[in-house]
Amino acid sequence: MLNEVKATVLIVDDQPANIHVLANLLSSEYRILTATRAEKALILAGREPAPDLILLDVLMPDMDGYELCYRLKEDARTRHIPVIFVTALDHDVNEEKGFNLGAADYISKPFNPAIVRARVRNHINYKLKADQLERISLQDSLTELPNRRHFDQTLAEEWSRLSRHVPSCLSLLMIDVDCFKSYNDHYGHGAGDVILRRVAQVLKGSIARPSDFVARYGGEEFVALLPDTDAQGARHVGECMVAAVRDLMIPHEYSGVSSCLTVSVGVATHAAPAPLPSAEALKQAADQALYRAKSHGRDRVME
Ligand code: GH3
Ligand code: MG
Ligand code: MG
Ligand code: MG
Repeated sequence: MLNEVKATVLIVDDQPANIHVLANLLSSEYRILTATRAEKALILAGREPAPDLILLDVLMPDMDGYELCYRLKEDARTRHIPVIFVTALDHDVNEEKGFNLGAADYISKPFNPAIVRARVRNHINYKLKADQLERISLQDSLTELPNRRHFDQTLAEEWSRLSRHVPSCLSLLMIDVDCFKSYNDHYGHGAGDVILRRVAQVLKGSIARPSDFVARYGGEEFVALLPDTDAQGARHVGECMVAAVRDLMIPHEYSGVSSCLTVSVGVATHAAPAPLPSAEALKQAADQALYRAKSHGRDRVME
């Protein structure tokens, strides 16, 4: 196991006695959830924290295990959860069908308890490893904020959500540390890294809603995505960010000038259904606003 929190196994079978056997086998190592109906299993699988593995019976009334597996693999929220069929249907055709539906494994009854436990452990370890890799691939290692890849994914999701929920709006903030090259030149790259971490924390602390999203875009540039936020609200968040960084009072001497570290922010808002060709256009608009903030003297927000 990769961490101390117990992994969760969801056992789905229309026969409570079958659930009982598997639960007894696994409950010392895992947190167990159970469902005797496919509909309930779908609800449990879609809920956070999601199960790390699903043990799935095939023959069930209403919706059988194959149909349930299909539905789980179709849904982006549940498709990453490995499914192991546990069934009395032992014919190759049934097994092949299970694998073709995306199952991770197929166990025929009667089973050997020790082998079931070992297979479950292996699949859970693969799953936790995959989760860890996904987390790493979406996180910036210096600041621990979401990285640009994560931001691009989130922007694409929010953009497609916009077209489904009209009228609605989406704001994007581009945040750039002012004269940061001089900071590195004067204090050293290591000190610059420490500052980027502090700025990242302050920017994250400046957003209020759970749906707001701050990421490191690259270098000394950050980005914030604010769903359902109009231009006025976005400007307010930008002003809070500028003030919060200024309030850190980080000394920043350059070209013989004694000053404090500041950031500039460019804001762009898209209010659907007004036409805007793409999320890329929203990014460009925020970038142009940032450029204006820089040319008007930095340490400010511009739209
Ligand atoms: P401006 O106010 O116009 O944005 O000026 P600037 O100096 O901040 O802009 P410029 O793009 O010329 O320089 C950005 C600097 O950010 C250059 C680079 O050394 C620094 N930087 C980028 N990534 C990192 C990093 O990971 N760590 C550190 N310490 N510095 C970084
Ligand atoms: Mg059954
Ligand atoms: Mg820059
Ligand atoms: Mg800069």
